Amino acid sequence: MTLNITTDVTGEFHLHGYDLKLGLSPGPSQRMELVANATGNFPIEFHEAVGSSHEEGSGEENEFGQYTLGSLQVLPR
Ligand SMILES: [Cu+2]
Repeated sequence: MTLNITTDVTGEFHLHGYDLKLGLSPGPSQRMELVANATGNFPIEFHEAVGSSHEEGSGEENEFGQYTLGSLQVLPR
């Protein structure tokens, strides 16, 4: 699948679970390609550039500069 993403602030798009990250800046949409081969509910975060990134499983959710945008739900076929 393809995600087309636009932003008005600089930062990083982070799809948890698949642990895919994409650096973003304002302007034309940017695309993220992925093969949705794992089922589940995967949080999508935006890491604003002012904040530091975090590693998967660090337990430091929602610190300054990180916003949960929603989630990607992948169902079994
Ligand atoms: Cu994140």
